[in-house]
Amino acid sequence: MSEEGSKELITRGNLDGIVSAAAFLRRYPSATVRFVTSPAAAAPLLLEGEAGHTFLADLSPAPSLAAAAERALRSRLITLIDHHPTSRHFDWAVIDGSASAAGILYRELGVGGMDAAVAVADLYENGGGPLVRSAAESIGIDALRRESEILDFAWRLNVKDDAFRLFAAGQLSRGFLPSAIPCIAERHAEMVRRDGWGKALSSARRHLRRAGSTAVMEFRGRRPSFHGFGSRALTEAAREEGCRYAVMINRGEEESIVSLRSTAPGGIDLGRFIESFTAEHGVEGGGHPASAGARIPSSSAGLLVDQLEAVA
Ligand SMILES: [Mn+2]
Repeated sequence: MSEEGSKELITRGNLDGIVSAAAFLRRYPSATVRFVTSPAAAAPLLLEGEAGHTFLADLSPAPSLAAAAERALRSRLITLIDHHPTSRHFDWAVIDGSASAAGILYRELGVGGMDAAVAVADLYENGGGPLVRSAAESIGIDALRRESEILDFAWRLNVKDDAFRLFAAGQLSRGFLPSAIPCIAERHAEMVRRDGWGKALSSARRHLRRAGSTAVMEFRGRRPSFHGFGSRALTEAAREEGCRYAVMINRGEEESIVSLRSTAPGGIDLGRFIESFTAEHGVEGGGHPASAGARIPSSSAGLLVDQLEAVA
């Protein structure tokens, strides 16, 4: 039974997702918020959810999630908010590439009072926009960059800790910046003390190989620790190497999990690239022009690297 009027949010556990949760909690303080790592992981949560209105933020309407949403729509309201371009259109989706997912959600919900926190997400995801400009005018662009680093390091200290994400989002929803929230500032300081970023970067440097101007990092089973920085460390190491794209492949028996990043603006649209690759070779993927992810059949992993090598 769906409870009339109840709201829930399913979003990603990264910086943009945490700020999306904050904007949502500002509008609906007693709502349920759940964090996931991909659209495919959101699909079963959406189906088992009981809220009268479920929002999805920072998740592309990949086939599995779109199918779950179409089913759930028979009895409940669904609104998907995303900033990843997609070739498909859905009446229940608001797709807008001009801001972070948090920025689009903040605008769509018509809330205010946390412009600077939303600017942190816009800066991290998009690099600009009106909220970034006004926050930069009041606190300076370097201070805003620092706020984004503080929040980004903080959640990566323990990537499994959703209770932290929820608490951080609740505090951000009150209009505070990350540096003003003790549990966020402390985690950032701890990540700096451990040199998590430095260690992740040297681990990524050791593990990548070049395929043309694509940097490839491939694992079977256990992968080394990147201190929560996984694809971010790979992207930076790839950029240092002068590579145009970076791909991380976690190989499984049947299926492999793939993350794709570009190291500079322009070039091919990785979201579209992986969308059409999976449409042809199976399983599913999608994402932004500069950042995308997929599950692919393990047998097609070599082909994926070949194709990236060819476009790069
Ligand atoms: Mn995002």
